[in-house]
Amino acid sequence: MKKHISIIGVPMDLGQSRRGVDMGPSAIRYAGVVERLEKLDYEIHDKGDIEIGRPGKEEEDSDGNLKYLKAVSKASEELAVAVNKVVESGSFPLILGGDHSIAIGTLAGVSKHYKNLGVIWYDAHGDLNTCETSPSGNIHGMPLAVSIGVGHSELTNIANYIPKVKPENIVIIGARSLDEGEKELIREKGIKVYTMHEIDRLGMTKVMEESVAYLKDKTDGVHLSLDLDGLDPSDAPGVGTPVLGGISYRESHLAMEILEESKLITSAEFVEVNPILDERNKTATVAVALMGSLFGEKLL
Ligand code: 5AB
Ligand code: MN
Ligand code: MN
Ligand code: MN
Repeated sequence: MKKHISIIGVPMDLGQSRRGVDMGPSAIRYAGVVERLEKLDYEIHDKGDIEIGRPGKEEEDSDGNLKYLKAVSKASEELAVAVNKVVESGSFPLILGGDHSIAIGTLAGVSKHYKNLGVIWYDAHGDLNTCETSPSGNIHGMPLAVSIGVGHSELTNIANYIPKVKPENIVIIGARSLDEGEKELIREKGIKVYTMHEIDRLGMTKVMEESVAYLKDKTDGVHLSLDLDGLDPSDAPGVGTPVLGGISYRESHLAMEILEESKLITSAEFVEVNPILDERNKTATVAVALMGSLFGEKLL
């Protein structure tokens, strides 16, 4: 029987300050995501985009150090409902961003279907800030904290349950830019992190094999949240917060292939693709190529 993938686009750019990432879902569709995955013998259901409200002014929709709190929480609730429906239908949810604040809604929709959801957070950043620790007030720097139940209650309580994920079920891969408050939270909660140092030192094969072994027995599903800025900016230039010294295109393919072999991944999102900052849609093209590997594409 053919397996099913349901695509949901989230044209969200209010979680950060660089306009254009709301066009990420269009750029990824333009790069051929549907055609690419159909070749792999999946039945693809493109569910279209979630509607994002357009508040007039940031100042009118922020709460202290949380920019566009209402618009982000409203979109998160809607995304959670849509993702929940996809999981209930037995289809694999594949979410296209949009900035990384959308992970709040994705995880809210996915996690209630699992007793112990694992999360692989592929990112240059930890996304573990709160309104107290965030240097920017941008919610795309907070979704992982929100998902473990740390942060503003309007965000942690999306879909009416807290937390979505246990800290010991998380693996962060590719970190190279962490704020002080994020480092403290990582230590306090004992979150597993493979920084670029470990990737350089151990190699991607070992990092992924260890990550799979770490999650395999204690989780009953694993969500992949892939921020394109986890990759090096030379391979993925179309992102709002690039950080030098990232994961290569090849290493990222290898990572996706090892995840595919593990059969652990039960939902995924690809975020932070900003076609305005991109070079000829390169970053969306990279995202689609990585999805190919994640879903089993082979050369021979
Ligand atoms: B992304 C920073 N830590 O909180 C902050 O791209 C950057 O979703 C956050 O990983 C980057 O503003 C968020 C400085
Ligand atoms: Mn179907
Ligand atoms: Mn990032
Ligand atoms: Mn991120």
